[in-house]
Amino acid sequence: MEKKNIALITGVTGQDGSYLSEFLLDKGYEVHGIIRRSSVDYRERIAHLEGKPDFHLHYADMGDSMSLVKLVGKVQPTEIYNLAAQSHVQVSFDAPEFTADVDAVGVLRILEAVRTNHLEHSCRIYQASTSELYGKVEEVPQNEQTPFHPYSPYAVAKLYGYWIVKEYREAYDMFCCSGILFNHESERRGETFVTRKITLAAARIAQGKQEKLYLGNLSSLRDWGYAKDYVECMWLILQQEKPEDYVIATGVQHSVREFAYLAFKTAGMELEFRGEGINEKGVCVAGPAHLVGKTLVEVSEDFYRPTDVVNLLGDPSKAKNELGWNPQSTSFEQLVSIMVKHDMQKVAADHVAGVMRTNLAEYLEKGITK
Ligand code: NAP
Ligand code: G4F
Repeated sequence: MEKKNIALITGVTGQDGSYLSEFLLDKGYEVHGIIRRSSVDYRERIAHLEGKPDFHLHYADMGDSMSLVKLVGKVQPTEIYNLAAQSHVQVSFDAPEFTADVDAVGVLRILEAVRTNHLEHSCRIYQASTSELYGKVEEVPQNEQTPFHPYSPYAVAKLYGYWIVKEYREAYDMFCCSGILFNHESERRGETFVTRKITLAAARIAQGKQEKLYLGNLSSLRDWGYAKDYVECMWLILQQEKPEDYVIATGVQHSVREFAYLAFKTAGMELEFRGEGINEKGVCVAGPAHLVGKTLVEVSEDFYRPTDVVNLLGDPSKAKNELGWNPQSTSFEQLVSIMVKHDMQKVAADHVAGVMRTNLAEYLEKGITK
């Protein structure tokens, strides 16, 4: 009988972890995910997977070597996808030590857990690396040969992760690889990353639930792809004959301003950007009458970073040629549309749920005071 593929995913509750779990379950894998103890027990992104026979969750933490060693020994994975991270760049300036512990030393802990359990020649490891390594970019577009210049505590921590994976590959002949992924977004993206912050705000403003959106650097350029397309690459990287690192990107670049323009347009409001720098504003020039003429987007220094990465554009040629992956299967326009449509429905549903809660509260209160 053919041996079952067993995947262990760190960061299973995150955006990528949830899509990767679905992808691997569809492929017939037994999927194990690491969760952390939290005061809230509801895991929104993977709630629909919990209870499936091949989907298992375990408590562990990237900061706790012992928990990782024990879990790797128990699960005996054939593939590990190390997606767990403090993944917010701005937060890494506020919590640099925690970021280094999880995003840098955490990678070492996973590699050592595999060696400690003598799985170094049977278990393949994917490391979630990032385009943030290019940071203060030294060339555009960026490929696998572009020099790194990390530009935040997050990127410095991830650079350690990248190098320690390469070191273990060379020193111990392990099949461990980094996917250097450029920004990828979705309707499951965390709400404080710029794309989701914009699509949620556009939906709320369109439905009268928010007045204005405050953003930081509108001119920052990103290569944005769809997360669902990117998890396939993580898997493809581990199915190759030789362990190698790959850039995963669309090869298309847009500014934060362009993302905001298209998101608001999709939600029914046309913006015109006027002014510069901190004084730039997005004014509604077409759309619902009560919004026309109003400033819907403003710049706030609160969202500026001490050092900001402003020109990311990936060259996905290697992934396209060697993995056979299509970098453009979801266009920028489709991505924005998917996210805005989802958030328009979410805001409307939250409103209905809110009204129902209010009505129920009123009913109960009347019942009690009667
Ligand atoms: P995400 O949504 O922020 O998810 C991060 C995951 O890491 C969550 O499941 C989180 O658990 C978990 N985690 C954080 N600290 C942990 C700890 N100490 N122990 C165990 N788990 C911990 O991130 P994502 O967007 O899915 O990204 C996945 C990975 O790819 C990350 O490593 C990120 O740095 C990297 N990456 C992302 C992008 C992108 O554009 N999305 C691009 C390049 C690289 P909780 O739910 O408990 O917080
Ligand atoms: O959406 P962001 O916070 O993503 P960022 O910093 O590019 O990081 C994401 O992608 C990386 C891959 O390159 C991952 F490694 C990382 O884990 C994460 O998933 O910010 C994008 C850009 C930045 O230049 C930021 O300065 O948007 C700019 N921005 C402008 N206003 C803003 C805002 N970013 C956020 N989060 N919030 C704003 O209001």
